[in-house]
Amino acid sequence: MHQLKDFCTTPVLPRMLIGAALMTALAACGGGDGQGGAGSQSQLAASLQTNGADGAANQAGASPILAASTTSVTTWTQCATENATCNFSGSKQVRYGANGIYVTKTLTGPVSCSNNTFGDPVPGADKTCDVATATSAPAVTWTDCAKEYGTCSVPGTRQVRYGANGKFAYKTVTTSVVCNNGVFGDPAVGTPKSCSYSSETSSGTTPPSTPTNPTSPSQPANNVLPVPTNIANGSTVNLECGKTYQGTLALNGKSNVTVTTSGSCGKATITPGSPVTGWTKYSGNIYSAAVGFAPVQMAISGAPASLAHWPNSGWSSSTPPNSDLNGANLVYLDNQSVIASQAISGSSVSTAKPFYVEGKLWMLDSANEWAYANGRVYVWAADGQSPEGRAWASPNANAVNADKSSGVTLNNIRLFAATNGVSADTSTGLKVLNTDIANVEKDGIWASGSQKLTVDASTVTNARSSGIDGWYSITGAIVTNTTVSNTGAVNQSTPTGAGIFFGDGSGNRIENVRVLNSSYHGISVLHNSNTQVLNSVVDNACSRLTDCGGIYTGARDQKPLSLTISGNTVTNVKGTEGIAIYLDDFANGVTVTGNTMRSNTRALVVHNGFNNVINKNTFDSSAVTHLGFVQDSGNVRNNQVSGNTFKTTGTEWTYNLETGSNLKTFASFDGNIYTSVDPNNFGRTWDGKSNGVTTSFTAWKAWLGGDQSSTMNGRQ
Ligand SMILES: [Ca+2]
Repeated sequence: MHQLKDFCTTPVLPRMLIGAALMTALAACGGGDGQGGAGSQSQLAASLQTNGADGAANQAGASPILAASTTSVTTWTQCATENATCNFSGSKQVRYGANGIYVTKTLTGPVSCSNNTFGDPVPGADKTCDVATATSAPAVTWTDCAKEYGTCSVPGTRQVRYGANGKFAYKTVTTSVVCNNGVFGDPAVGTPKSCSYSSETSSGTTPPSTPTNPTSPSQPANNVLPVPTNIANGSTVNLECGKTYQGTLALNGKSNVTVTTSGSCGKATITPGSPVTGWTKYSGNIYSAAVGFAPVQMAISGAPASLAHWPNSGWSSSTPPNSDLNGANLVYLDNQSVIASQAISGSSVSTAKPFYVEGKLWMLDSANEWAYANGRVYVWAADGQSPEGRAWASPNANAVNADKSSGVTLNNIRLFAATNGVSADTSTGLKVLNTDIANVEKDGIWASGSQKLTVDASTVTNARSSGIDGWYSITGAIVTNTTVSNTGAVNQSTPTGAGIFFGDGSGNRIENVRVLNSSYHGISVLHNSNTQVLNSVVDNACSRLTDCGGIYTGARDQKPLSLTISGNTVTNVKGTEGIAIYLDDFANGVTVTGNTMRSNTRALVVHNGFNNVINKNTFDSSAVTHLGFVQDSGNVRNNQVSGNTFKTTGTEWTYNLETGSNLKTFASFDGNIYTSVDPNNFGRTWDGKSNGVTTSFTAWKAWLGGDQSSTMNGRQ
């Protein structure tokens, strides 16, 4: 256990990286982190800014974030065809376009309905102008509550905006908030700012809700439309509520495009998948239907089915019973950090590592499995009944391609049954707001190399790899009020991933999120400097890979992380080596404060780490150890453990210090509150020369020559 993880060879790293990005990523393993940690404070501040006055999303006079929080629905009335005059008086919103693609501007009538006025959002199409005539919900108003440096008090929970001249940063606030750059960042540099609160009670629900299992999109043919194409920069794509748009929405390389749902009958869905109909019985409970593409995933009634596999559960170490394996997929447990997979060529597989095989029709022999062969898809539904009217299959395609885009906003939509929900490689300023992403073969949001990603009030569920993935270098990301559930945990064990996987980067903030049921890490901020993980809930992480953390970080380059992990609750990390908060691989400069860790195998482990502060946390009912320090070669030093509460309800050790001759300088200990059913089984020290010494609380203090002001069961 506790071997150094090989960051460079983790198979998840190169799976989607190509060309220069891969070369750079591998170079980063040589010691340089490519982060430029200095200045990240300003990056964070900058990331709070809105699109700026010229951003398309601001044309309605509201910021994208504000728009996300309202339920206002604009009603559009056609006022002119292309090249005619749209007559109205005063200043109104007018949109110009066709087929759901519009440029929206606020203009004073009358207006020429033409490319000259609006640009051409849909080249080649006959376009119209629509004027905004009504909203079904009252407009949000803002009440001033404090000038800069003052304290803004709010009734209940509200959105508070901070800024000036149309540039605001937003926070969901309960009771009050201090109105300054330290809290909000600086959305309007050099300008006196103020705070105001929204007339609406906040959409930033606390905590975010747990999504229910997704349902299939509506299947009647008249509800399924092709995705809009040829989207112009600066345009707004208004999808009709309740409709399903089929294909991959191509926003790659685009700028300042907003995609949202019009109407109040439910979020529009984008999926590359299709309903599958015409099912006939094949054998037993297995039904079959023709399909015009090679599916990579199937859902029945919205729930993902498992690609047919052998054995039906767990890992195998013996030869499969059928040699029809060519083209099947071998999935194997490379080590307790990595599940890897590869295509099989030939008729045999290596049994050297625990494995299963998937993807051949002969493997379809139990409920909730599916397979594809010779142009037909085969399904044994969970209930054994026909899949007719509830089956959905998807090819290997993304729902939204926003690679290399800038200023794209996805607001109030649903992405279903895709390879990635959103692929946003090296994007800038992507906003994913009020959006639900379900059933993805890889990631909910792939944002590797991105800058200033915002995810708010959204959900990702049933991601086969990761929920939100900024694997190689993510900077300035803000993920708030969002729930990520069931990552890597759908049916059989699946490739290594995490709820939120920031593999490298700086200046990121993850706040008030819920990460539930992740097969590997809950939240990984490995090699993330100047990053914050705040007030979030991680439950049932590390369910399939045990060398793992509910919240995980490390610094193989040994550079200071300046990472804050504060106010989180991490529970039920149950794997044999499961760790609620894991400071791995030379983690240093990490502040772990105000967290609650309850019912985990281990609550907190520092592996080769130094200069970390661990204070005011609650360690409750761990199975093995509350707090462990593990050293391979003399690096553990100068950590501080103070003001924590340890509740020992079984045989767990409060501390486990291993190994070396410098155990007493691993950390300073003081001001802690211990309660235990057995103070004589307090902790363990192991210098590596004997089997280790289990100490009582009294013996611990004597050995350490410290921890003198701490109490055990109320007494010093
Ligand atoms: Ca099977």
